[in-house]
Amino acid sequence: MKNAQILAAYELAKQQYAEYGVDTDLALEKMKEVTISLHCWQTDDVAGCERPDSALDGGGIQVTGNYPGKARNISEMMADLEVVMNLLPGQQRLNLHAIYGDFGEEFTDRDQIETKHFQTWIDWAKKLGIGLDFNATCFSHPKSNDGFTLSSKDESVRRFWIEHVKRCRRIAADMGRQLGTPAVHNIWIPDGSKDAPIDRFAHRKLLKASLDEIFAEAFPAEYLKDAVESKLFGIGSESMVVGSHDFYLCYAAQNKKLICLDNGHFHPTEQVGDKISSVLQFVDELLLHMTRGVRWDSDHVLTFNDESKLIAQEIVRSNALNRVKIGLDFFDASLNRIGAYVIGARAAQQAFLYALLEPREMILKYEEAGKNFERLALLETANALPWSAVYNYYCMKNNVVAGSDYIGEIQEYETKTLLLR
Ligand code: RNT
Ligand code: ZN
Repeated sequence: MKNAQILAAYELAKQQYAEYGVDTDLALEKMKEVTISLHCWQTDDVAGCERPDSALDGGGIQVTGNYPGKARNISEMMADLEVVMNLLPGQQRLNLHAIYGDFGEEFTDRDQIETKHFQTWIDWAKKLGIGLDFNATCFSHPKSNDGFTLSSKDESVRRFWIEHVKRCRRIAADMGRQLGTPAVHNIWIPDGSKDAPIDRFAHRKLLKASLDEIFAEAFPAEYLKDAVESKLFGIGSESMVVGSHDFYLCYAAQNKKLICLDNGHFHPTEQVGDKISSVLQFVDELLLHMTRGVRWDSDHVLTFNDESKLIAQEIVRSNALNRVKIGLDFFDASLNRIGAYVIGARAAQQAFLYALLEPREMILKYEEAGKNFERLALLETANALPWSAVYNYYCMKNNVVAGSDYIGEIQEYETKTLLLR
């Protein structure tokens, strides 16, 4: 797209929005608060760097597809992520999983990892001026094969995972300290069962005890923020997931943790957007895993759809941008992986920009006056206001390509780099 064209469209959009009492420049200023944490695991299909042939194995999640060009090591991941970030306006962070350490030739088991294994990433993040987030990896491991980790009745298994997660929090706090921005450490575990269990209570009690032990070590809030992520079901945990929404919502509220809402982890007709104003009455902060569920499956590439829009709208309407950490969570190996990132991250940004451009004052007046037809009419009108002209201008101001111009850039990277792998 040509700059002159972007500018002309923006000027018109600005006038149109002004008629509805919306200041587009102000909305763009607010976009500075929208930092997307890019999940590192779309680069390599959640394989990790523990062994040369590491691959996602178990845990109720699955990657399908064999599109060429996946990253095979940390330097390829870094190269790919830099391409992604160069195609995105605004600031990003990187969200690492514990299996992505720089482990060298020797195998390091999960209960042995230390900050030194992540120093390569920390130095890289420092160089780029970005923050890091972190996740314990409680799947793809022989000790998670029977489907239980932090809630295992096998005490040696449970101790192994407690040690792993404790170490992960220390590493995350070191990341936060070294980079001057708190790292969010998120705990998601695959624990659950395929068929109906009779002792749900014991597993949930064990999970609570494990978490209490893990969180007993305190870190300054400027270094570390703790989040817990629930799930409805996974592959092989269809009948019961130990860390359900009820479980973690209570845990987070009682223990002042962030609750992570992954919108692929709820019943298909449940709206995560609707939950935000409830949850924010009881917890200080939220972590989002923005994703796209399709039928029974989650983790498709995020798009600018009703679900992502409602999530962003409800955060903006609650005036809670500063209380929400935005992460992405999808893994698709059936298309260009860099393309997947750029589409998903742009969709998240667009959802927030769209929400910031909502003619809220006008709609609220109608709502408070009981004028429901007028409210719906304005919401419908707002759907079609030229938000994309504002997004393109946001790209231009940040010196990144606008419109669909990223397609060509990614195709070029594919030809010159990805297909040579
Ligand atoms: C799995 C959870 C979890 C993972 C990542 C890899 O259902 O959504 O967040 O996707 O940790
Ligand atoms: Zn998730």
